[in-house]
Amino acid sequence: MGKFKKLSMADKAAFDADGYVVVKSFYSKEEIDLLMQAAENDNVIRRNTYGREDKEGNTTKLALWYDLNDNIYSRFARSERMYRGVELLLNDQPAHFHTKLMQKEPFVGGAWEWHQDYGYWYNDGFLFPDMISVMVALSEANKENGCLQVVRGSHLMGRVEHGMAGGQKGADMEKVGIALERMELVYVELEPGDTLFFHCNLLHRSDKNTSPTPRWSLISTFNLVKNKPYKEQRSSCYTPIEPIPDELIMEGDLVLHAADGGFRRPNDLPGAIKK
Ligand SMILES: O=C(O)CCC(=O)C(=O)O
Repeated sequence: MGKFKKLSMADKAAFDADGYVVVKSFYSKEEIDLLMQAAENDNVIRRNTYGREDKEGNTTKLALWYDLNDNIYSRFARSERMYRGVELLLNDQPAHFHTKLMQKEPFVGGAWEWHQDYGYWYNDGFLFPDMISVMVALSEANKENGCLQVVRGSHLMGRVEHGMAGGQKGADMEKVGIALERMELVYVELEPGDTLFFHCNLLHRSDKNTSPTPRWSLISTFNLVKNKPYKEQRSSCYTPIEPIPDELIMEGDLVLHAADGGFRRPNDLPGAIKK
C-alpha cells in the first residue's frame, strides 16, 4: 500500500448502498495538526465566521468560502486523496462548490436540524444530485460533542421537501420520522483525520455540543463539472479542479491562512448571526 490512503471499490459499494462511507485516518496526525494550528490562528477565518441558530436558539459557528487556491485548506480539498475519492464516488470529473470550517464550541455549539444538503442546493440551481460532502474531523467527534448522525440508506429516497427550522433549513419531519422507523440511525463518531464522504441526499443532523471539548471539522463539498447550475453561482462549482500530489499538504511554500474575499457573507442567509 502507498503512503496515502485511497478509496477502494468496497468503499464505493458502501457509499452506493448506505449514502456514506468513513475512511479512518485518511489524513495523518501531522496534517491535521498543521491545519488546526492554521485554523485556530487565522484572523481572516475569524472575521468571516458567523453563526446559525437551531430551533432552540443555540448557535453553531462556521466560515464558508468558495474558491480554491494554494493555501492549506485548499490543499486538503485539492489533494489527490480527496479528489480521486470524490471522482470515484461521483463517477465523473469533480468541481469544488464550497468549503466550510465548522466550529461547534464547548457547551454552547448548537444543533443542525435534519436535512439533506440537496434540500439547500436544489434551490441553488443544481439540476442533478451529483454532489457530495467530505467531512474531515479536526477534533474528536462523539455523541457528547454533537457528532454527525445519518440515516443509513436515506439518500435512496431522493430529495424531500425542506422548510425553515430555526435559522436553518429542515427536512419534512413526517418523512424523517418514517425514515427513522425503516432505516438505521448511525452516530458517526470520528477521530481527528478520519474522513466521512456523504451523498447530498443523505438525511443527517447533529446535536448541540454539551461537552467541554470543541468539535471542529473541515467540510469540502463537490459538484460535477458537467452539472453546471442554471442559476448564477460562483464559477468554482463547474470549473475543473487542479489536483495536487498528497505530499504537498505538508511541503512547499505553505500559506497558513485563508484568502481575504470569497467568503459567504453572514447576511446572505436567513438566520445567520454575525459572530
Ligand atoms: O457538522 C455538523 O454538525 C453538521 C454539518 C451539516 O449538516 C452540513 O454541513 O450539512
